Amino acid sequence: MLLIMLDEMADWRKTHYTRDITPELVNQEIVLAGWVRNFRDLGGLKFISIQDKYGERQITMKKGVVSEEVFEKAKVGYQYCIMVKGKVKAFDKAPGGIEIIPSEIKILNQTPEKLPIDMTGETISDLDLRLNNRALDLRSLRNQAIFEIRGEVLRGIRKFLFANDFTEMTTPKIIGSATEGGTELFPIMYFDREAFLTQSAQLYKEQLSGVYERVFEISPCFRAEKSRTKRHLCEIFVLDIEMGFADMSDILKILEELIHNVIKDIRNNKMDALKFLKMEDKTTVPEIPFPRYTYEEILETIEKKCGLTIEFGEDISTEAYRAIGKVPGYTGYYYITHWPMSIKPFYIMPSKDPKYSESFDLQMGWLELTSGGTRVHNKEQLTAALEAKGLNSEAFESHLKTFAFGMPPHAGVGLGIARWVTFLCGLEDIREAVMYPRTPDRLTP
Ligand code: AMO
Repeated sequence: MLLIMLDEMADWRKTHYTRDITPELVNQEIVLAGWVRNFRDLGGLKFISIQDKYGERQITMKKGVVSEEVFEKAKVGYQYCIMVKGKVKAFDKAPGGIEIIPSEIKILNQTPEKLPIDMTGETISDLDLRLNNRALDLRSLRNQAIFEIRGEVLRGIRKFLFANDFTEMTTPKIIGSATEGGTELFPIMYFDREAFLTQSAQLYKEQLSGVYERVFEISPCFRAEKSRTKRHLCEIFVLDIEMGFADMSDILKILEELIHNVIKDIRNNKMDALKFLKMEDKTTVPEIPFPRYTYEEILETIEKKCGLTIEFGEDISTEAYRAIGKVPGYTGYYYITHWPMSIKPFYIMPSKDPKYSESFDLQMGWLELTSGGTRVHNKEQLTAALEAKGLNSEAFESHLKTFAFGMPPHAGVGLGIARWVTFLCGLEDIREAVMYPRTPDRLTP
């Protein structure tokens, strides 16, 4: 790397983001700050494409038009951190119909001659290599689009839920005992005792449905599963919803309305990002209500249309989901309700015929997006259900106690944010939908 004298930012400040440079600003002096996405040197003419968090603009330097000093200074490398002072000029051949003619350039920081990953957008480097250099990788225009959509998903969810009387809760992530009753827990030391990272906000959201009636949280949960697939992570970000005085039918309704409204917001506010990802014709607002099929109906369809047999009481395999995800009627959003009670957690309410349960999954084609259902709200029934699942009810004492204080009938759902973003952005791998993913093999960066 050729070492150069770096400039001080001093009293220069960005006056605009790249996206705010509109034709109304023609002839005005502006200051942009960001990184060099690309550059070209054609002898008497040099171009730099400067990018910031919202996009990019072309800086044009023609010998004789800009000062000799600026022309010389425009020797940059990929992702150099720069600031540019200059005038806005309309030019149809420039991207966005605008270019900047610089009067001064500051180089604030350099990069090595060869970057570990392609940052021009011409090729997409290997995902692991990108994740190893994630802060750099996240700057790419493609990642900007993915995380603009993710941001809109989170904003849209909050907007919808606040408008529907939900209270945002914050529940502990360090817990004393399992919440899902499974074994996929990360143990930690809590001073001189063992504690765990939470698997889900399940128990707390149930308790709080007996306080605030309608609650939600968007927060991390930790799953110690050694699943090396394109849809599993060890640290997940989950939208948890719980409603008091409600059952599964109310959740099915509010959830489909939420999905419908959030996708509307994405299309209204983030169409550029959808277009960048070539998803504008695929991520469309789904019609509601979503189709509802029972677990048994799904098994029948899988058998009839896909030739695969699943016995009652078995989970539906990925192979079967992939096969049914191609059958018309099952390619978009649809619910699978009334799963066998034997494969559902203790807190789920059995149906009138206790072979079944008041539970559901929301599918997007082959991918499971949520699970939820009506909960048991009677303390004795819940204690018996815990024990029937082989769990020690004493470990759940502080949770069970709250059920003696007038717990209302309640129901809820958990939605994996990264799975949804993977689908909305048309990504191949869930790790692309998370800034710093955690998997069995990845703990850094
Ligand atoms: P569940 O365990 O099904 O349900 O989790 C809810 C949703 O979270 C997502 N998810 C995952 N995403 C990526 N990697 C993983 N390892 C992973 N595990 C789960 C999925 C899933 O549908 N307490 C219940 C919810 C409820 O009943 O309200 C629960 O946690 O999208």
